[in-house]
Amino acid sequence: MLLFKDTSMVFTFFFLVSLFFIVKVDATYESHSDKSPYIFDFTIKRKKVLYNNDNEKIILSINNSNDTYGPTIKVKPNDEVRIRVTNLICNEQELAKGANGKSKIWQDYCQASLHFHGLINIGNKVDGVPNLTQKPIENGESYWYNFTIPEDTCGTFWYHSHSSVQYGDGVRGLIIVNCVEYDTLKNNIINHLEIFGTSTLQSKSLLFADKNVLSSTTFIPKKFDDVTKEHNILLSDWYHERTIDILEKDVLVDDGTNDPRFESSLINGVVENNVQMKILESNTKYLILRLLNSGTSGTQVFHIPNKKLIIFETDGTLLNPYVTDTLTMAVGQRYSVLIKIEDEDKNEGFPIVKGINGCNKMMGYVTKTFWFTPIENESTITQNVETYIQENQSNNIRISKLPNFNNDELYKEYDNAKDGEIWKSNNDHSLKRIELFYDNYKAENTYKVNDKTFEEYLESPIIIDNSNNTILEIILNSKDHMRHPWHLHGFNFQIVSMGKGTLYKSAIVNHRTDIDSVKQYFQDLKYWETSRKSPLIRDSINIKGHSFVVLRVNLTNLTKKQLGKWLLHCHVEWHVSKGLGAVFQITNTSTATPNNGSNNKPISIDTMTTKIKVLTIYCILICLINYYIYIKFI
Ligand SMILES: [Cu+2]
Repeated sequence: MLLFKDTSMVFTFFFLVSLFFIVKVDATYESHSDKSPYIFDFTIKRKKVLYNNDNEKIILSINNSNDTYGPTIKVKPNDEVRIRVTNLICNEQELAKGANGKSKIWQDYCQASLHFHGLINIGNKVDGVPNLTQKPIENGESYWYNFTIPEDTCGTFWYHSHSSVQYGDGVRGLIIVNCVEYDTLKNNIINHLEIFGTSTLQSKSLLFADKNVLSSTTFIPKKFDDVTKEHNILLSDWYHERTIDILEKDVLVDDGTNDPRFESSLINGVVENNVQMKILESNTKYLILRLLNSGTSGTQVFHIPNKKLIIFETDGTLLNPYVTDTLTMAVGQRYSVLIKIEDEDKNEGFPIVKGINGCNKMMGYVTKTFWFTPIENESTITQNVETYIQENQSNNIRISKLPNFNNDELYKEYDNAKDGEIWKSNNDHSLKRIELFYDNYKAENTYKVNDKTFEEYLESPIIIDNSNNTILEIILNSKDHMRHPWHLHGFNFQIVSMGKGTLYKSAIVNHRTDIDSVKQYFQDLKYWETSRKSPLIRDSINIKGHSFVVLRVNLTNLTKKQLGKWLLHCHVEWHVSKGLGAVFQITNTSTATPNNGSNNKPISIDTMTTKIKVLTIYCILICLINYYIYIKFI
């Protein structure tokens, strides 16, 4: 059978086939259902954007985006992910500033990296910490982050640069790991509200007394899909100047002891007030919101007037749904929240819902109003919405006066959806305690943890030999007066205890319950033993000034991917620049040596271009051979 009418068609066919292979190398896929890897191609480049109508700012844009966020990555457990990051951050003048060791600030800023915040068990070499788990990605170079989403991963995560203070200017985005358990929990909440309504919801209480209900699927979940909308809300502080300029001018200078003040806040990348999220339809009954505090410094507050927020996931941990009015989020934290849209939210047949956002700025808050509005763009509806917003704007919002406002970590109120218990050891040998003390050394303009800066820990980490299959207990003491948001890489932790004052390891060992902090610690341990709850598992936490927190990390049955050097650091970019962080090196002398990332070397663009050229020549040769075979033998 003749498939091609003439030889030129044969050539064209094979040439197109070869082109397909060339194109696939660089293609970016956001979602698919087959087993092939998810490939993302991120080019980070400086870009001038306008905000507040005509103000200019240079941001770091991923793939030419007009705001400081890259695309949302949506994956499932067991998916393979490949992300290529290409660094085109600095122009020649900026590169010259950092060249030959002239300015370390600019040298660091012109390099690139990508960290996957909260994704654990994906491997140390893809943790994205320059000069610790990988070589920095230099200007003009590309680097592949290849990993598999672990089986038990579920919920909301994010990616961000770990180089200098870059992610404040861009290089950040959301990662959603979809999974059956999340959907089951969500649908069970909706089912509960369908039966009992919202009038019975009690603030500061758990929705279900019995956790078994979380796994029940006695109804048809899909019937609510049409009336449920899901939306992501990315919150951040906002500086009119670039973070690198602030770092150079105001932070890493002799008199730079105070934090720079941010001017405003961002809701989904927008600086202006009264942001509209056009997502509602006339029949929308439920709103699922994934919230992320992706800021560089400020704690975020989220509130919907006259509505209950039903919180059912945080930091990739599913929760027995917790009912509240106002949610507070430390930098780095994520939350999934469900709210119900009622008939009284409707205006001219379409729902409009108002939201309040506060971003903590020194003693006060930058406050914003935002709106969930109809997706319809008919001019009459748009006009109605505009009028409604003008008539219902909020003035003089006092964030601290919002109902059930609380900026403490709710470490006992939240409850893991899954049954569990406190991670503990059968004997003292396998419970390893580490005490850390951090403070601001104003005379030196540095922060230190146990008298060492973050830079010093890069050279000499805290070694944890895990040949005993340890439960690690980190006692983190703030000697500073400020609140700091801490994040642990590579592992999540249980929040075992928190309180005022200082907690010493020796005082625990000696059972000094006459000291308040020790008394609090043992009271909390007793609470976990006697209550039906287990400590909340998460990866980011706000720690108040002059207080302590006890975090347990489960180092039993480690895989090779968990060995290596991992950061524990404050997520305020200005503070980590001044030294507020430490490095743990998890080793296991009885198994493999840690991976220092040296086998994941950056690939230069030239190398990649050469590969594509070779592939092109190969494909053309194949075409020619086929063409020759065709005219000679067929
Ligand atoms: Cu801090």
